[in-house]
Amino acid sequence: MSEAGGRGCGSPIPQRARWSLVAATAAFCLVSATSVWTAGAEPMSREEKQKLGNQVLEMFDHAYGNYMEHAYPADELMPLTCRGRVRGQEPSRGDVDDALGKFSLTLIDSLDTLVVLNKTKEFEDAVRKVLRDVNLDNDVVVSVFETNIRVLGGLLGGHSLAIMLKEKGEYMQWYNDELLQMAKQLGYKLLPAFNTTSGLPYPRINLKFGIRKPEARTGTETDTCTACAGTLILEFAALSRFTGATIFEEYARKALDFLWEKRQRSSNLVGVTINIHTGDWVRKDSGVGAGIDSYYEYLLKAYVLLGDDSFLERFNTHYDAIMRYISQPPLLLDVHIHKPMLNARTWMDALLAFFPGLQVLKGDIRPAIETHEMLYQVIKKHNFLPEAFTTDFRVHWAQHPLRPEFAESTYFLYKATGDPYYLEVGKTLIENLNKYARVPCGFAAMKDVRTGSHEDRMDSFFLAEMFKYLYLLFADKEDIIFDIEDYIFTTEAHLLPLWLSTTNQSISKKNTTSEYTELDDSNFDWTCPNTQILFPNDPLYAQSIREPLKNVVDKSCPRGIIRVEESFRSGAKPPLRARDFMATNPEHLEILKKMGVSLIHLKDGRVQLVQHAIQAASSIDAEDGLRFMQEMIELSSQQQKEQQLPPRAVQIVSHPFFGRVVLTAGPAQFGLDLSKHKETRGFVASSKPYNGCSELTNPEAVMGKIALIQRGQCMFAEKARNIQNAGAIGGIVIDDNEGSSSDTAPLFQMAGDGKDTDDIKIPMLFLFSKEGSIILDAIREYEEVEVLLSDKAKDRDPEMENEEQPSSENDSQNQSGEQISSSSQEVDLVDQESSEENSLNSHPESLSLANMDNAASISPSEQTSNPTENHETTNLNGECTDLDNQLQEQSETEEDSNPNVSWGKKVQPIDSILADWNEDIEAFEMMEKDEL
Ligand code: DMJ
Repeated sequence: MSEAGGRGCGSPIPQRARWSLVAATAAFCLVSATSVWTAGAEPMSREEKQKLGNQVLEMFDHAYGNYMEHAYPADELMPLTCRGRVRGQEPSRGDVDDALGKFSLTLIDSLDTLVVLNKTKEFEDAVRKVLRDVNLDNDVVVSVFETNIRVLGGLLGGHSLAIMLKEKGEYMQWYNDELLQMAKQLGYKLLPAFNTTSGLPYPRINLKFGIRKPEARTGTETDTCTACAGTLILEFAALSRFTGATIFEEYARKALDFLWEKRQRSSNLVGVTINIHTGDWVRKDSGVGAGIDSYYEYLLKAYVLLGDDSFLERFNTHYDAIMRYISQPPLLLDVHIHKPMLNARTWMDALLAFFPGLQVLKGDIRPAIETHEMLYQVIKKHNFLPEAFTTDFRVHWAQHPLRPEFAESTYFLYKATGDPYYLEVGKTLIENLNKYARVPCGFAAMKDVRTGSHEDRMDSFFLAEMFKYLYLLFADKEDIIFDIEDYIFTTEAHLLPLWLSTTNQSISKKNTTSEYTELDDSNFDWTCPNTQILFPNDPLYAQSIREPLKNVVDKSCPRGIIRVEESFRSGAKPPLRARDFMATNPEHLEILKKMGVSLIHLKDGRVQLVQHAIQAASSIDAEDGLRFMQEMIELSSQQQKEQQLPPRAVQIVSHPFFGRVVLTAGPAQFGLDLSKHKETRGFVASSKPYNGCSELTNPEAVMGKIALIQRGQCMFAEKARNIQNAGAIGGIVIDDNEGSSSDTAPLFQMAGDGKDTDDIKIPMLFLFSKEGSIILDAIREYEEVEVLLSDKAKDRDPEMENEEQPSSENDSQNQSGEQISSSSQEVDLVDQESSEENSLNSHPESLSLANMDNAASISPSEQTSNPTENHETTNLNGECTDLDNQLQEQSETEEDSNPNVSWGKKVQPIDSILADWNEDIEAFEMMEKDEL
């Protein structure tokens, strides 16, 4: 492709204005291939595409209609209880509530979706409502990042399409930039957040009082995430360019400049969190998912929207580093910023699913196809992308809040390749949403993709993004009332017009980005990739890349740690991996000693590890010791997770639920094991006495039914025996703590009473009060309520609708007098001894099912290997290759592994390594604790 306008991705028509050139960047990368496709997956007929498009419209109506009817003006809909989520009126969910500013979030986030979906009349009504009802001056502390991408972005997207419609002459004739005025008001409210020496914004701000004032209740934070500080430029620059007020773009640029300056200079990577005052990296792990994702996205898109080469230069530098260290096709795995050959995790988070879409915009199609295919297989396995999953594709965090990132990448890949395969992918997404997430009052997030249970939550991004991308996937040009190629998508899928690149352009130049003289960019490709070249006369190109990955998930073998091993192929002996370690192997014990790790056998058979850095044979050994200890934490946390009983599901199957509402339930360590037996189905009846602590006085009412019992006053097992004696076929214990919910508290297993519980034959499940009251409310309203107790929700198909008329010794005593099973981890790996040690600790806790804490533990067995980790890696054919053998062969030819040999690495002084370690250990511990 010829270059025009200097280095930028160019239009071949040099006389076109700069904005046209940048517009061409996006458009070219995204649309060229659609017309060249001639073969591959079966093409989808126009009728079927239209049918699917209509289905998306109907689904949107269901989500939006229920929000407007039952939740508006609240920020979000709670689709299980069918009411609005008002902050302060519901139990706090922590950080996730920081998106809620009492500003009708879902309505604002949905504005431009209405226009994309051709609902112009509804858009006009929605804009009137925003102008009439929304107050941006609430005394509430909100996330600067979320408010920017969802509310400022929503207002600007709404404004962009309002002026487009007005110009067309039919709708919005009354519109006089009111949304823009609101956006400007909000922009000024966010500005005090930037009052730091670094220019990085505080993560939170009080909409009414700003920062730091006593009444603001914020401004004491020291850290923010990289994406939080680096995802402002599109909205802020658009606001500046629409209004002429330069300050917004200047502030956003300054924050980006600071992040760029702070990148780790040898790896060119950035960490996940940064101190906003000192600029020190707080978490030094680096990936393309949670905490960093949209920083990269905004660098590339800022170039597209603003035409400033420096953004592309930065993006390319980071991209090069990502592809060098993080990309391990088809995986994307976090690494340490200053030890980028070391993986920081053995799992991936769902947010990284946006990355293939960004790679399309960049023009790097092959890895985009590979990663997308891997993600699709994970989805096929679990119906949705779990919030996090391991390198061998097991669930790590089981929630799925209806995130749109995978749909986004699917859309962009379809635009780039024209391959109808991606339409089929979209069809599966639609089917799964309807089958598993649709509830009578909207769409509910998945609490646990394994059980199919729901959470009372429908995030605004579901309307802002999911429906937009799905609709656009199936739409032809004529199905949309404007040209989508004239706009760029923000990270929340809000639309900003590309003509902004030439509007008020000079304002950005006076206070802009530093000069770039330091980079050697001779290797950068300054031209846009041409899909005609990417798919050279081969319409089967995308398919040929996917084919070898067909079974990558099913035939998976653990990957991700191999990078370190690969780095040693050059001649050095590979270090000992935690998963290979055997406490009975003298060679391993010798290696441990060299690494400064001592091993203590506890009386009860468990093993304790302590690392004394100064006892390591060399700095390199000490470094290996650190990595070994980190791996051991992660491995033991994984083992612990695997030992837990997974949660169960209570599905309401009678009218009008028909199986659509699935509640997440805690299992019992006694009674019928639902994972081994068929589910139990029956009508529910409350037991008398309700606590079930004595012989029931209403056996006729519970006979053949599932008894509801309140938690408290006696053991869970005693309740089970009493209802079983009364003839109940199952039991549901409902928490007596009013307001408790699985949204805010970790689930637990109901333990026995310390005696033999073999006599209990019926299944018993536990529900928190909020989930329990959904059943109690249903009884009040419909009298007859039938439920299904199972380990995984049954598909809600029409058939179900037709079935309307049916068919341990560490246990601790809770306040209610029952036993909650607690994990037996008094001491797991090591004790905290001194600051010179890397010590891995765990804390006793009740056995939590939904808890994401990293409670490190190690099995008492001598062999620590994870049974699923079999020392193999997966090649691109989905076959397993024995890496150990390769390494073995290689090490046989190696020279003697003298402990003092530095293996070609620079030897660091011990103090600096110690300092490094402490930071790494802290970062590692924090990493597991942080939620997305
Ligand atoms: C959205 O709010 C945005 O896409 C953001 O960048 C991160 N992800 C959520 C949805 O998952």
